[in-house]
Amino acid sequence: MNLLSIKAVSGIFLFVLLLGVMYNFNTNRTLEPSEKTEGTSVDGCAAKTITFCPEGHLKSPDHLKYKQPSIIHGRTNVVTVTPWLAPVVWEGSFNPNLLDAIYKPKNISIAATVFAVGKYTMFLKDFLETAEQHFFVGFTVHMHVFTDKPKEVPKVKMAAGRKLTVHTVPSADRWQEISARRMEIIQKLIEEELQDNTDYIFCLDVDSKFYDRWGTESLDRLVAVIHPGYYKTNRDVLPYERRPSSKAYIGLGEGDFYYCGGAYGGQVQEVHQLTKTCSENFKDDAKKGIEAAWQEESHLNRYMWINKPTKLLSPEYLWQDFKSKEPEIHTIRFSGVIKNYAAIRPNA
Ligand code: UD2
Repeated sequence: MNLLSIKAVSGIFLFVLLLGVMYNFNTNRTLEPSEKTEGTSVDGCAAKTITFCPEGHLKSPDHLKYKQPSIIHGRTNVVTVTPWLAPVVWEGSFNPNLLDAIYKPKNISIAATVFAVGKYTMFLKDFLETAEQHFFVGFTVHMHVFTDKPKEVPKVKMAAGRKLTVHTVPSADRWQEISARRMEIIQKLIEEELQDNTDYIFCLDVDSKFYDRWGTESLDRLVAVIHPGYYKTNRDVLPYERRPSSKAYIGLGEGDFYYCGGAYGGQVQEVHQLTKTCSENFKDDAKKGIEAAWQEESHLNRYMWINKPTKLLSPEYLWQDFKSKEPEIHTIRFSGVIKNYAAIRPNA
C-alpha cells in the first residue's frame, strides 16, 4: 500500500470510529435534569426524546402455562381501549401471573410518593400496611413519605426489597397549598434521587387504602387513573379549569376523561416532564392571581389531554369508600377513606 492509500484507509477508520462514538453517546447516556428542562412548552410537548424504555419487549418465560387469551370473549360492559389506542385496565382485562412473569426478570424498581401534612399523618398506617399487602408485592418498592411531622410516621414492617424514606416538608395553612405544591416536590425528588436508579413512579393520596392487587398491569410510560366521580359525566360539565386565562384551561367540547390528582404515574422521565410542566404552569397562573379550580389536578388534566396517557387505569384504581359499588366495578383496588374534612384539613 502506498502512503496515499494508507492515509485514506486510516481516514475512513477514524470517521467510522467517530460515528460509533456519537451513536453510543446519543443512545446510552442518562439525560441530565437541565437537558430535560430545555424547550419545555406549556404542555411539556417539546421535551427531548427519551430513549430509556424499561418495558423493552415483553419477553415471556419459556413454556409458561396460562389461560388461553381470546379476542371474542372478555369484558363486555366496559371499554378497554381509548380512541388513541391506549389500554384501559379493568379487572378481567389482564392476566396478573403472565404480567408478573414478564416483568420479574427485568428487576424493575418502583417508587411511590405520598404526602401526609398536618392531621393527614393519621392515614399513614393503613396506607402503608395495605400497600405491603397489595402494591407491587414481590417487586422492589421505595416509598417516599413527605410530612411536616416525621415523628408521627408509623413503623411498618416491610418485606425484603421494600423500603421507606421520610422527607420533611413545611406545614401548610391551607389544604389548597398542599395540593398545589406536591408536583414541584416530586419533580425535585426525581431530579435529585430517582432518575438514575428508578424505573417507575406512582404518586398517591394518603387518605386511601389498598384492598386488592395494584401491580405490573399498571406499568407504562404515562399512566392516568380515571376519576371515580366523573366517568359517566358529560365532558362539558367536568370540573376542568374553565377560565381561558389559566394554563389549565380546557374549553367546552374539549378533553377526554377526568383524571385523578390522587393517583398517577409512569416512567420516571415521563412523570418528571409532567410534574415540571404542571408546577411551572401553576406558578405562571399564580403570577396572574389565578388558582386553578382543583389546583394540580386541573393542571394534570390539561397536561394529560395534550400528552395522552399511554395507559389508563379504570376507577378500580382509585375508588371512594362513600360511593356504592357500580356493576362495572368488579373489584376495588385502592379507595379513598371516608373522612370529616372540617376536622382534618387546616382550613375549611
Ligand atoms: C380530591 C382528589 C385529590 C385532590 C383533592 C384536591 C381524587 C380521587 N381525589 O381528594 O386527588 O385533587 O381532591 O385537594 O383524585 N393532604 C395533606 N394534608 C392536608 C390536606 C391534604 O397531607 O391537610 C394531602 C394528602 O396526601 C391527601 C391529598 O393531599 O391524600 C389530597 O387531600 P384531600 O383531602 O384534598 O383529598 P380528597 O380526598 O378530597
